[in-house]
Amino acid sequence: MLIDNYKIASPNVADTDEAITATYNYESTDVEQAKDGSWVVTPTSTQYEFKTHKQLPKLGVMLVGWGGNNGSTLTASILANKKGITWMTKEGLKKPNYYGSITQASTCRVGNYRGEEMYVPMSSLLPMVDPNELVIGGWDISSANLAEAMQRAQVLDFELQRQLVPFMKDLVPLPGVYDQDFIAANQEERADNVVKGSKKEQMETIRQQIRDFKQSSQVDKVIVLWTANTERYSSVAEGLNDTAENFLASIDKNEAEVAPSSLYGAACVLEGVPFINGAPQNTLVPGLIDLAVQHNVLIGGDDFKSGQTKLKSVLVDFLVGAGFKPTSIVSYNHLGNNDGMNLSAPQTFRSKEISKSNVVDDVVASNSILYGPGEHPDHVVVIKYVPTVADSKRAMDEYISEIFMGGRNTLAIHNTCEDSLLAAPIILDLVLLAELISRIELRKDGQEAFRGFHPVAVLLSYLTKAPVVPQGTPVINALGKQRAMLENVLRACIGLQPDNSMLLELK
Ligand code: NAI
Ligand code: DG6
Repeated sequence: MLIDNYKIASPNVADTDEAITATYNYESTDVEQAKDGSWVVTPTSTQYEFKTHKQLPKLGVMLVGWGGNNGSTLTASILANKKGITWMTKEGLKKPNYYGSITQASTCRVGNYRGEEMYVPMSSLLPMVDPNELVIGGWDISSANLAEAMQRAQVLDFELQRQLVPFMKDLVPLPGVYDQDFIAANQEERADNVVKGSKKEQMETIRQQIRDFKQSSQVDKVIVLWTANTERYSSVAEGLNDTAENFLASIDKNEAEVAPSSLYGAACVLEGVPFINGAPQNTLVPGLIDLAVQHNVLIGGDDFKSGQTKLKSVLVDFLVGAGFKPTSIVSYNHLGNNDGMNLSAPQTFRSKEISKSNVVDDVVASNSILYGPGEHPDHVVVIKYVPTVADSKRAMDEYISEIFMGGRNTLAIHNTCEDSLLAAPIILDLVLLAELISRIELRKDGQEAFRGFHPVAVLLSYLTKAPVVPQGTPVINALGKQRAMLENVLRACIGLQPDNSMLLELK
């Protein structure tokens, strides 16, 4: 049963008008190696205090690639939800919703009431910005207004589009930073709305655009998210972008290897604005991460984890967790939207191939009963551009696993889905959670001052294919673990332990 009217009754939690403060015992384990080579695993308990500021900002979101399929679909969908626009289809009347968003459409178990499991909306665990209240803006290298962009995308039903046009025709993207060396040549025709100047001048223009947006829309906070074309990888080299200083110097020198996406990232960090990369390329080069750490500005990425990869990070976790040994994973997909066209170039495809290929690494590494040192399943990723299917991506996966006594288990999966209808709610979650994370402070037992989370936002991992993590932090791809991390941290902030599924009270 779903409850949305509840309060936490705990001596460890203080809930005032300003903040929720929770004292929380973090139960974990230390693993150490003894002199004789054996291992010692010791349960530990560390006290933390979490403080979540309750004041919700008027939140602005600036999308890089606003006029793309994802950007226009998200904007249209928020407007449809906000204005309660319904539309007729051959299947009947449709109503707007936020399905596919974990914050808006998923629940968390809080306990058991007389044998019945009780859940609350994830969005009610801590105060979160209402998606209908977001102010959206952004950039696109294509000058199409958002109504034209929505029509070009061919994602939403015609009847809905028709009603949304009046609300979207005056939304016009800011000119964006275009460098044809970083995206497919087939995008050139689209680029009629571009910022001129050297890299340094372009970065300064982006900074000014952010300030202007903040002022004109009267928002308290801005979050910037890259949902523009996938770029090729940029080179990472000592002296080029390995430290914040070298990275900024490279921008000053108009260094060709500074990608547009990294320029947006740098502009955001220097403006103190959180920046999230929703595409697979290495936008967050070491020097940009270093800059974000120095300025203590949230950054997150990479690459929205939507359909095929989300399923893969569940399925392989299940197979390996069940003691099966996946030996071959082959993932084909074809799509016909502009993203697919851009990915038809080898260098941009390569970025996507990398982020799609690494998602089983942690699961494989978790089980050396099944996999020997250096052993890995064959893993092949194929993407083809097929205009006819437009945004309705086809994904076909074959998983072959070795099972009991030399047997074989083959799973074949076919998934058809509008790509942008999966990605848009993920963008929403990234933005809402990034905003929430920036309102949470914590301190360990005995420490004097509260501090924020590390600026590299690991808590957003559930939503990305290739989570960027601070140095020394393990990369977790398994979807269940990623969700548990996020949910359990939110629970800790209101003094609740992780949901341990033990149900001892009923045993
Ligand atoms: P799209 O091609 O429809 O939209 C991208 C937009 O970015 C275009 O309107 C383009 O004009 C604009 N653009 C390109 N370079 C720009 C720049 N430097 N500055 C400003 N605007 C720029 O693509 P779509 O389908 O919206 O996807 C966006 C990104 O999200 C792609 O990189 C894609 O790989 C990534 N992604 C999409 C997923 C999905 O399920 N739809 C999932 C995972 C990642
Ligand atoms: C082709 O794979 C296009 C891509 O942009 C994907 O649609 C996107 O990365 C989503 O991939 P996945 O694996 O999360 O469904």
